[in-house]
Amino acid sequence: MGKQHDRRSESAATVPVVLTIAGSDSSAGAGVQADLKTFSALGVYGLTAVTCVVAEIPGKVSRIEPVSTELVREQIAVLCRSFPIAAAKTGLLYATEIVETVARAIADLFANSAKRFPLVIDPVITATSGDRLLEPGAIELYESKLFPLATLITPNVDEAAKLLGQKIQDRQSMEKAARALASKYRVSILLKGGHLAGTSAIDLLFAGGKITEFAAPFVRGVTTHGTGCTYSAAITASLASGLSLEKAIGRAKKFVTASIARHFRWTSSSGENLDALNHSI
Ligand code: PXL
Repeated sequence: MGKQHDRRSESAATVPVVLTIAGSDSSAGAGVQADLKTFSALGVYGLTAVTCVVAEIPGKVSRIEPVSTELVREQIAVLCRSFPIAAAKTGLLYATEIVETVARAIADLFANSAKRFPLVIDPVITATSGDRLLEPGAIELYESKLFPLATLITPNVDEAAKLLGQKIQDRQSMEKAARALASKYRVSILLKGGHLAGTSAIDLLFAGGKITEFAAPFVRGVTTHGTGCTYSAAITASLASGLSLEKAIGRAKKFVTASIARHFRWTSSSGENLDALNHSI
C-alpha cells in the first residue's frame, strides 16, 4: 500500500504540465482537442484555456464565437497560479481583445522570472479550408505584444507571407522569409512549407543565426485539418519534457507526419470524405 502510494505521487510529480490557449474545434481535428490528444500521446498533462468556440466539420467553418476576455483571463490565471507549467502554446485567439488579454496575462506572469516557461506561438490566421479565423486587426497586436514573449513562432507559408507582405513560392524564398521573420521579431522561427506541396513537406527553423531543415514525405489526398495545431502542440510537449528546440521540432515533425499517414476516414451523409488526423500511437 505504502509502495503504491509512493509510485503514484512520484508520477504525479514528474509528468510535465503544459498549457494550450486556443479555440475549440467541434470536429475535434484541430484546436484544443488536437492539442490534448497530442499531449496525451506524448506523455505530458495538458491544461486548456479556451478562447473561442468554432462550429465546423473538416473543410467547412460554420460559426465562431469568442469566449469573454474576463473568462479567458481567469482560465489562464487560475491555472498558472496553481500548476507547475513547463511550457505553453497559443493557437487560435480569434479576436483582437483576446490577443491583447492573452499577451497581458503571460507578460504579467513572466514578470516573475521564476514563472517563465517556453512559449510556442502558432499564429493561426486561416484554416486549411481557407476560412478566415482571426480578426484582421489582430495581427498588429500579435506583433507588438505576443511575439516578444515567444520562444518559437510557427507560421506556415501563407501566414509568413501575410506577416512579411511578400510572396513565398519555393525553398529559396522560404529561407529568405525565415531569416527576415527572425530578424523582424528577434525570435526563433519555424516556417512550415507543407502548403507548398512538393514531394516532401519541408520546414525551416531559423534559430540562433542558423537554418535547420526538417523534411518528411508529403502525404497526398488527405484533408490535413489540424496539422498546425498538432505540430505546435507536439513541439510544446517536447520542450516541456526537456528536449532542445531542434530535437523537439524533429520529434514533433515525425509525430505530425505519422498522424497524417494513419488518418481516419469516414464518408459524410453528402458522400464526401471526412478525414481526421489520428493522434493515437
Ligand atoms: O487549423 C486551424 C484551427 C485552429 N484552431 C481551431 C480551429 C482551426 C481550424 O479549423 O477550428 C479551433
